[in-house]
Amino acid sequence: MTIISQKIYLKGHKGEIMTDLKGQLALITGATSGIGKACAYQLAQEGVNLILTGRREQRLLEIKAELEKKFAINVCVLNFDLSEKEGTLNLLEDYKDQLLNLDILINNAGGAHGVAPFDQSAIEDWEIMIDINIKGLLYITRFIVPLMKEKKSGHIVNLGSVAGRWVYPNGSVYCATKHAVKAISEGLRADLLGQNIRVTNIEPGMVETEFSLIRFKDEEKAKEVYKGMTPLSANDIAECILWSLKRPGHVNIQEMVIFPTEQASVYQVHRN
Ligand code: 8X3
Repeated sequence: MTIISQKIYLKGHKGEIMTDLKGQLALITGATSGIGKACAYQLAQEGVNLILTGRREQRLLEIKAELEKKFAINVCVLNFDLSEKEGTLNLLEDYKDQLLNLDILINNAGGAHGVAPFDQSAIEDWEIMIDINIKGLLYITRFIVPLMKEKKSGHIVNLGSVAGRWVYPNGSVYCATKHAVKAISEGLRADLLGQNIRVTNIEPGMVETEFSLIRFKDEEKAKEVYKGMTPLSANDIAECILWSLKRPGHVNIQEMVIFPTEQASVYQVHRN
């Protein structure tokens, strides 16, 4: 007997099968590396035009050149520091005409700085995390939401973390910032109800990017984090984001928790 595998897609009640991303416009913050960069490549492959932001201008320009060469899309790069309120809001204002057409906002910029018990943590590290992970995300989202409301459509994807659900030792403030991202995502969904704007909070566990290098400020210690286990890759997370974006318009993936198979919780990692 021959078994023929067939994918059957059931139509949603509005008759939509999937959201076609081709020709849409997405803004990705922190697009110079890791999950942000992986999202840029995966969205480019779908034919999405991109606005990429980050602090490392050379990297942004290299990514733009490569993506425009490989794919039939336009890429605009904005080189700025999201934690500087005035600079960020002024720059966004300058690009308002383009941003009026924005379909997708991926709030990816952020990270962990330092790892230490609460009373031994550097206050400067706390400030960096609060400024980027929370305040930076708020500034840009505050600017974009009225524009999405105006055109009655949009999808905001926030990069949360399992640290936004479970708090672990030596990470209280990083965990607090990711709890804030979860709360902001929930608040946005409540306040945007009826506006046809989707809000998704993506919550990954261990992903091997520059994340641990920035957290530990030490290459050896950063490598130790993933020793003997297979962590998630930036592409794994970008695929989850892409999948959320492609759901039919009436489907909103509110939250997605993704762990490596060898991580059961923020406390349990299996190492060979
Ligand atoms: C990254 C995941 O577990 O290192 O946000 O905090 S974890």
